[in-house]
Amino acid sequence: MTAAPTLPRFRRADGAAAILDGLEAAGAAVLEDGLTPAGRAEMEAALAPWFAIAPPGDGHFFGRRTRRFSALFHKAPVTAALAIDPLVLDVAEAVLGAGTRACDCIQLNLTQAIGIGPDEPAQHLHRDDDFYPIPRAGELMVNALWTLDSFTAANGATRIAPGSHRWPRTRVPAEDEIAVAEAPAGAVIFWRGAVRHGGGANRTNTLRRGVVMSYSAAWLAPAEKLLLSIPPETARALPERLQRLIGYQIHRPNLGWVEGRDPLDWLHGRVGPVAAAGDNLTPAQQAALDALTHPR
Ligand SMILES: O=C(O)CCC(=O)C(=O)O
Repeated sequence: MTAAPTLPRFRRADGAAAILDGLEAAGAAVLEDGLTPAGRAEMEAALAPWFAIAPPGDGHFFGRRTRRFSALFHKAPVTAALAIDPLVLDVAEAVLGAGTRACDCIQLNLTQAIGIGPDEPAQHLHRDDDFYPIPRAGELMVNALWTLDSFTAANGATRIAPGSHRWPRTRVPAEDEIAVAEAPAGAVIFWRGAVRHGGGANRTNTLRRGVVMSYSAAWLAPAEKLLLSIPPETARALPERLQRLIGYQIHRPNLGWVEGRDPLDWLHGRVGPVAAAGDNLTPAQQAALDALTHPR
């Protein structure tokens, strides 16, 4: 009998480069000490009232015994700290190649609290990047699931097929190719958008709760329309890095402006009904244009 597959496991002290190696090899990784006990308790206190009123899903994929809710920075502003955790952002930017022609900058694809309820069966193993009907050149998405409870095989820990980001798109994992992402409360489970995974079956009598912060290249349509789910009054009070991540940014060249200007300037009332349209080019494009229009 072969041993069940496992995921690479890290601590914060290991740093982003080690986690990236794990994500390259396995497509997924567990960061065991994502939150301090006090940090986890703060998140739980802010989210528990929402878990209490969130209705179960009404479809098989999202689960008829699973409670989900989004717009997290509006409902529970403390969750902003999860989205802009420096180590998680370093990992997300590196996986997605931020700062290259393929990905000028990253964005939040969605924010979602997930409470898998008692008797929920295992979710279909899927790839999150199947949203996008285009051939894959590089990685389009990476997710960070912050665990509020201990994740166990019994309560519905995420099931992940290590290495499946490199498989043919149609290949479905056999049962013995699936790792169970068991993790303590306060951990972060990372997986790349191309990895087959799904929530596990919950055979206990309590919710298995986690918070997903999903990141993607900012030229893609995000799954959650964060510019609508987080009203501008709420967005104005968020840290600037998070304002950018929820959509107040331009992916150069020229995607996402308001009246030709940076949407962050719009958020702060600095764009009038008409404005001088900026070029919004990458530095390389700007230099090439400058060389053409102002040759030395
Ligand atoms: O909650 C989990 O463990 C993963 C859920 C998931 O992959 C999804 O809902 O798409």
